[in-house]
Amino acid sequence: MLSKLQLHGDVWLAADIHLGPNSPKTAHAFYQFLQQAQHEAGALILCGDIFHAWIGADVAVDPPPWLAHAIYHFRNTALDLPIFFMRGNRDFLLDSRMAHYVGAQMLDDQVILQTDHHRLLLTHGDELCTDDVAYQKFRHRVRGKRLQQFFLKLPLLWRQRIAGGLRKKSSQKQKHLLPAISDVNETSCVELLKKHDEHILVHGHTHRPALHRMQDTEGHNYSRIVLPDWEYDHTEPTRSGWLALQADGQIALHRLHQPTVRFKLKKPHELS
Ligand code: LP5
Ligand code: MN
Repeated sequence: MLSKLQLHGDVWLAADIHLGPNSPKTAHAFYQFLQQAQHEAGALILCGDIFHAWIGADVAVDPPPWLAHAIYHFRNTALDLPIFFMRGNRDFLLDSRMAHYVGAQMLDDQVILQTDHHRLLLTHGDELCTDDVAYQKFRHRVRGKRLQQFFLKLPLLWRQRIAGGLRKKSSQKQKHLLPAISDVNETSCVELLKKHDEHILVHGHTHRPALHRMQDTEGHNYSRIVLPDWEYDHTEPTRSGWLALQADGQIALHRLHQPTVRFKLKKPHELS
């Protein structure tokens, strides 16, 4: 059984911000977004890869300037707005204590979100990239508690080097990856939804924002909403955005440089 999160009012969701030392423009744009959310949203959920690479909460004891800024902005926003963190493939080492430290609450890796009008399954989405066999093996290993405990006891410099090495390996791999295997596998998405008797999936990770319709072999309909990533420092055009699950039942996918896409999704009993 997945844990359930019940929220009221407008719920905003964002993912893949990748905050870190080399993304000051992205961070600036994201902190402006936090301010907007503080005034306009009822709750904010960050669905993983909030950080470029999270290597342990002790970094926050004497934080480098980029992290000090992030902590300041999260805490300030959390004074008026409930904030929820989900782990991604870059920050799977985030824990509840760290989330509390910045005024947020830590969520499980997969959650059923119930709002005034919607019920949906929320995940970062990397576990659904099942065609990427090498990644799934890697994921299984680094999600092991013993390896994580071992890693977290290493000196900070070693952890930074290991994370840097993994990031390098990952970015070199992207160039050789067929676009198909770095996307989620839709059969895996539908299976996950069916397993939990859900019809709407929201995820990030792939950086391919869109609304997809999916069908199972019996012709039942499902929806998949992909959250945008945030990038203002390294590539053009700049990218960002978020999903608003509005209390009036509308859903809005906001994206930088793109018209906002507004839609409604049928309730499960109205689907064929
Ligand atoms: O992140 P992104 O989008 O570039 O690519 C991902 C997959 N890559 C990753 C790796 C992360 O980017 C690095 C995260 C660093 C976090 C902090 C370090 C904490 C270490 C803790 C150890 C307990 O997630 C990439 C996918 C891509 O998404 C698309 O879905 O393809 O997958 C990979 O690049 C993984 C390679 O395929 C396999 C790498 C094997 C490396 C072997 C090392 C063995 C484990 C060592 C543990 C210390
Ligand atoms: Mn990711």
